[in-house]
Parts: sequence; C-alpha cells; structure tokens
Amino acid sequence: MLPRQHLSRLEAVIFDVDGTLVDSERDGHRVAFNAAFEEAGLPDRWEVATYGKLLKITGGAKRLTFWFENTGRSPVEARELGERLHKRKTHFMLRLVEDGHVQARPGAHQLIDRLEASGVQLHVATTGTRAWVEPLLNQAFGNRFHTVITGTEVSELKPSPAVYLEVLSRTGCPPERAVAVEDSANGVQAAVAARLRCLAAHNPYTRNDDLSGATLVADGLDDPALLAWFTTACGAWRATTHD
Ligand code: XBP
Ligand code: MG
Repeated sequence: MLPRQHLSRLEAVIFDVDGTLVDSERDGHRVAFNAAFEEAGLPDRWEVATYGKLLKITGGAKRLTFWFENTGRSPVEARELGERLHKRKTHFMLRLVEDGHVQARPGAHQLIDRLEASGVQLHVATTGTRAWVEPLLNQAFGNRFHTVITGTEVSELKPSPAVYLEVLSRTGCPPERAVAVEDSANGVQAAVAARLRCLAAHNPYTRNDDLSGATLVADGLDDPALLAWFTTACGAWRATTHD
C-alpha cells in the first residue's frame, strides 16, 4: 500500500457536458443545427454520420463556418452565415432542452451523487454556449455544480485548455487535486494541456478518437473501472482529511 503522503487528495471533479454528462449531440445539437438550416431556407442538412465527422470542430459557430467554407461559400460569407445561424441554432437547442429532449448519460446521476457524498466539489468546463448549458444543467441535474465555465466566457475553445484553466483559476484548486471527465480527443487534449488528469468515458461518436492522453478510458460513466478509480481517489481524500 502507498504511504499516505503519496496519495493525491482529490478535491474537485471537472465535467465536460456534451457527450459526457449528457447525450446531447446526435438528437440535440444536430437536430437544432438542422432546424436552423431549414428556417433559413437552406438545403443543408447534417446526417448522423456527417455530424460525427464535424464534431472534430468544437463550437457550434465554428462548426457552421467550417461547413459553409467547405461547401462553396467565401470565407466572409461563411463566417457571417455561421454566426447568424448559430444564434438560431442556440434558440432551437434551448427549446429541445426545455422540452426534456436532452437526457443525462447512464450513470451520470449516480456518479454525481457518490462524488458529492464524498465531499468532492463538482465543476463544469464546456465549449457549449451558456444560454443552453445553464438551463440544461439545472434541469437534468439540479443545482449541483459549483463553478460552470462555458464557451461563452473563453476566447479559445477545446482543444485549448482555456476553459479548464479558467475553472482552476476561479476555484483556486491546484490541477493535481482535480480530475477532468471527458468523452472526446479534443476534450482530453484540453484537460491534459491544463495539467489535469483526465478520465475518458467515450460514446458512439468518440469511440475511435485518440484518447491515449487519458489516465483511464472507460465505456461510460457507469463503467466499473471508472467507479473503482473514483473509489480509490475518494478513499485517498478521506484518508488525508480525517487523519
Ligand atoms: C462540444 C461542442 C459544442 C456543441 C455545440 O464540445 O463542440 O460546440 O457541440 O454547442 P465539448 P454550441 O464536449 O468538448 O465541450 O453550439 O453551443 O457551441
Ligand atoms: Mg464532449
């Protein structure tokens, strides 16, 4: 057994949202993007497989701009269209959230309950837009997260570490006392660049992502390997705080 001073005390867990806490991409964001295309009278539609490829571009406005640039629009036109449609996409996404179409991933509630009971602080670091992130977190999980940083507050999205660095700076938590939970290559890269350990829980869209920077790659938030990792880390937390 490791001597206590070698155990890293876990103080905080920083969760990604899309694809990690919630199943939001295929039947949430994708549907909202398509509604925005339709409302604007555009023929563009993102099928399930196409959308999976586009997920490599983080951030809805950037994703739209990339799409328009690669389907024959000038860079200026692509950017203007991307930003305009993203506002409407955000509106449609908010409606999907309010109507309960975006659900927690299996095991998310149980994991959050266990971490809270262990005294670990819960935070969120997402590239998504605050306008839908906040109502979603409230609706799906109640008011459980201490610090929530979204793509609205940072100038660079994942794989930049900006969103994670902002959480660490606002909470004052040293990176070695925290762990990130992510689903994608961009997310793992962002967390690791912020000097965080990262647990990856992949989903059908990210199953083939390069998640090799992660401390652990799990099949989901209910994977026994992920739960065992937290049990050990939270045990270490208890051992050091109750000495
Ligand atoms: C998620 C994203 C987000 C959503 C769309 O990345 O890239 O952009 O797909 O949300 P991650 P917005 O899970 O790594 O944070 O349209 O609000 O940007
Ligand atoms: Mg994600």
